[in-house]
Amino acid sequence: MKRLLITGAAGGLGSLARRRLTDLAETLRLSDIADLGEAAAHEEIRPCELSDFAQAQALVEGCDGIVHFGGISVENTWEKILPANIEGTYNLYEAARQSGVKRIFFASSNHAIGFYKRETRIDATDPVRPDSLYGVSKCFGEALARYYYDKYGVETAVVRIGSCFPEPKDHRMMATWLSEDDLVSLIGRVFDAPKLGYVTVFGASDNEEQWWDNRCAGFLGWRPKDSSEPFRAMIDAKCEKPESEAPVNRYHGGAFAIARLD
Ligand code: NAI
Ligand code: 15L
Repeated sequence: MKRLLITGAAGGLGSLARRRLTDLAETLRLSDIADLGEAAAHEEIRPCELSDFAQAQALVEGCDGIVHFGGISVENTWEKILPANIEGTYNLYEAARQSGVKRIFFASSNHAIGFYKRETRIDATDPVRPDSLYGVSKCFGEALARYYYDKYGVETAVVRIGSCFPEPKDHRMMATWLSEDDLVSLIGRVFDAPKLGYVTVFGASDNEEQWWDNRCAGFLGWRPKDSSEPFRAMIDAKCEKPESEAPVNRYHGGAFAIARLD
């Protein structure tokens, strides 16, 4: 690729992508509403408020692919979610269609399916069950991506990321953890695949406890290499294990599923 756009490039995963995706494209175009510092030789810095269509249009122009991380990344009020995640994602896709961008990695979330019970193993054919307004906004993004593929041929990998951090932080993340290396290898697969179409991928490492079945994305050939298991002793020592019947232990989405805005 000549130019890969990374939205949300000042955030946790965007900064990781900035450091690690240098082989994917000649130029990384980095965008956020937060400060991105100085551009390196292979970088372009483009501040952009994604809820503004004209800004999104200028941002996307000339890009071959997009890694879309930008937006609100946890539960919030509708007033915050609406511009950043709903309008922002629409603006990005419509701008991508207009500029002929071929392929998008859309950072969806496990919170799009967070209301499944933990004893239920699901795959990409199971219906969405969002656990929060944040999760609802990711379902919107998934539907939008489907529409832009079916109608206009803009390819998307919808990646329902579990918990991507340097290390798992609690017992739930022993199941949902996605290592940074596994995320990087997944992004590589998404942009290297000869044909992508529209595909849903669950972004979790090769953890011992598995809630999500990636059979529908098998054609990508992505095999996560890491596991949360080496962190188990650290998590057991550091975090109190919730009672197995505790509400926070009931759903894939954990605390997101039981937290209420009222
Ligand atoms: P983050 O909150 O660290 O980064 C998000 C970035 O988006 C921030 O730098 C923020 O300034 C930017 N942003 C927010 N509103 C914006 C707007 N209106 N216009 C332009 N930029 C805006 O989140 P993180 O952890 O890096 O996650 C990246 C993406 O991956 C998010 O979309 C998140 O929902 C998704 N995700 C992340 C997971 C994780 O474990 N880190 C798990 C599941 C999904
Ligand atoms: C997400 O969607 C969030 O962006 C991230 O901050 C974590 O909360 C993650 O889900 C999770 O479920 O652990």
